[in-house]
Amino acid sequence: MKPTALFLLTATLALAAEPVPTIATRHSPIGNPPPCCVETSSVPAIENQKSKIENSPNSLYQADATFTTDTGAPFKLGSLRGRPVVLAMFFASCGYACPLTVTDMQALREKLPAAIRDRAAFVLVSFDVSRDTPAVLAQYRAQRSLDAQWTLLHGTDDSVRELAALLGVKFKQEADGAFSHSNLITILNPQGEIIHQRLGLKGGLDEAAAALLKL
Ligand SMILES: [Cu+2]
Repeated sequence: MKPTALFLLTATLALAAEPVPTIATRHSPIGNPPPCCVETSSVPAIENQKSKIENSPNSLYQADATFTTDTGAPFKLGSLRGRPVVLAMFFASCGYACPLTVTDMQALREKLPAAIRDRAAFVLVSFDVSRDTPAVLAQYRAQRSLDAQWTLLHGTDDSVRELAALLGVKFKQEADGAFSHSNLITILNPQGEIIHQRLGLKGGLDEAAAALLKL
């Protein structure tokens, strides 16, 4: 992605980050055009709409960074295209917040009807790029009993910072090596657009499930 495009995408997503209504609510790229614009709709506009759905300018999948899975395989976020995605950034040695986020992602999964649950992807991306090696992430997978529906990703400093900016996640490593960080569970539609975010550590799972049910 060109730096300008990335900046615009980052800025758009950052604007939508708090208090986190959905991007779709703000400028519905997929829904019906607002009444003001119906009369000016034309075939080129419809074509344009179609290409937006296939290659949305708000899609996280425009970011081209390569991550590494806990088995050591290269992984691009774009390979999640076509599936509903539940994604959070975390670090494996977190003693408080991240374990609760993972527990809530597991609880969210249980709330979903099988038809959605079975095609959804659950993704954890570590911002602890030095300590959370693929091997450490593999250990974390085992500790938390995360099955094949979960993808655990290690990234470079750049790829992690880019993703965090796109999601509106803030993180900072403290002197003791732990991170202070935002607590966000993000729901992506099959095009990779943010359609919902659960901010904080309590509640909001029904709303997140409802957002997934619309996909
Ligand atoms: Cu944490």
